[in-house]
Amino acid sequence: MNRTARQTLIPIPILTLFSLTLSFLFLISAICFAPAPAEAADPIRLNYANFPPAPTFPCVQMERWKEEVEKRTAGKVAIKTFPGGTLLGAKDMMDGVIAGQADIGCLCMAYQPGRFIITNATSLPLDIPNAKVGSRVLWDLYNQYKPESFAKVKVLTMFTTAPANIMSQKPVRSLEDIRGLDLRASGGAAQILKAWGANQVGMPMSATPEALQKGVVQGLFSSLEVMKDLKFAETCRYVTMTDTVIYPFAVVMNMDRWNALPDDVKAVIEGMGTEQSEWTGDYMDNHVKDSMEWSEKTHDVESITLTDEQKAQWNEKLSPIVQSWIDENKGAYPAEKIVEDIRTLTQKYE
Ligand code: 3IO
Repeated sequence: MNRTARQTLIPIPILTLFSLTLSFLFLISAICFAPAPAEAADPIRLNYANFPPAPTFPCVQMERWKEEVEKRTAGKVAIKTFPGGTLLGAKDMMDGVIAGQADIGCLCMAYQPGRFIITNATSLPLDIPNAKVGSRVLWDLYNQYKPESFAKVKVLTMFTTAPANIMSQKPVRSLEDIRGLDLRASGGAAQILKAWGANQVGMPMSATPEALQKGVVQGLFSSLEVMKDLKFAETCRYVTMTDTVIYPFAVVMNMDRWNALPDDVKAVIEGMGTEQSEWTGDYMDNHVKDSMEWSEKTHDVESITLTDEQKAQWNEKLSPIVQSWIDENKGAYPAEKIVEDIRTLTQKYE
């Protein structure tokens, strides 16, 4: 046999093994040394806690904010929302965010009236006409005073409800009707119910559906979009139009999580503060109208308006509230100036 021919004749199985090993090594190195994929594949993940059920306005604005932030950061940030108190409850929101149990949280300041003195002054009876104006007044007031009570968090936005009205199972047509009636409210709105002689019961909105169902209260004092969103129209067939005070809200972020964000993401979020405040005010005002039309049509809800004479009588009961708030707080805060600033801002945006 020819010597050269014998040498070139390498058995087939050895060749196969050799090429398999080569391709295996190639594959391994491709996996190990491949460049890291673009950051979109590994976004910054943020948890956003909210206390009331998903259909309510604080959660609607939360979903809108999430979508906009994700879009404007081109997927660099992924936000997971937790409506219905599944991550933090109404009264745990501020401390939970400070402690990092949630990265972001939405809170109603009225649930801790003594904690947020300056911003809660927006729920004194100062005639804020709607949520759009209220939201702008509150957000400006916050930025003007930068209250100490928010020093441990990054404030992302603030907004308010529309003015509160009475939703009740029995008609309230006069001050006699409201006397001793068990009605639910919190914060500044609670002071007003007391002044009108109601038996005011304090609890967050998230506890109210059960309280109504169990008969703990016979109604509530808040903005009217909940007639539809929380189906209060099913049991509260009467609405007394008082258009009194708003409830103030804040969206806050854990300070360490905020500081760790890249600058471009911070810029997107900060650029949305005023816009989100206005968007939410607008949404609220429109949704109140929608909710009342729905309530009248589907549950035959009666809307009770007070005569001018009655209005004067009801307002008379509220007249000491602002001055006693000033007297109570002027030692620790520029109370008179705060009230004046709220009035001026309200006029500016009206
Ligand atoms: C509110 C709170 C959670 C969900 C819907 C809401 N509509 C008005 C409020 C204001 C408020 O916090 C309250 O307790 O009445």
